[in-house]
Amino acid sequence: MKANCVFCKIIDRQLPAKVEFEDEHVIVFHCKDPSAPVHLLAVPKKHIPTLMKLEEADLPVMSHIHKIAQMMYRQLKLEGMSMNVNCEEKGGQDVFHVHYHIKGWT
Ligand code: DGP
Repeated sequence: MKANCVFCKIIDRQLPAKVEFEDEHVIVFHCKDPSAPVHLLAVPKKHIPTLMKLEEADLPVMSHIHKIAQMMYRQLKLEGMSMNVNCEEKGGQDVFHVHYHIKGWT
């Protein structure tokens, strides 16, 4: 938990979010500014600031998110999906807690 991190606050239930999935390592909730019919954010619970700060030990949680995306695809009856990670301000990153955007179309 990092003070002043909006995603840490969502994980800690200090801020509300529409949570779609959660386990020990990952939370998935709906983006507040959706840019697709379904726009989820898949966030490791460990505070990792950017993709560039990922360490070898963090890779399993990032690959786990791909399996969660498959689950979301099925549960939400999606017919198309994209996943991306923005990295650093010039790469479009606003929230410095690493996360996948999972966008879905039905
Ligand atoms: P990025 O630009 O890649 O760092 O994406 C940040 C995303 O986080 C952006 O799509 C908006 C979303 N977001 C920011 N603050 C909140 C929040 O408080 N709640 C929710 N649900 N989404 C948020």
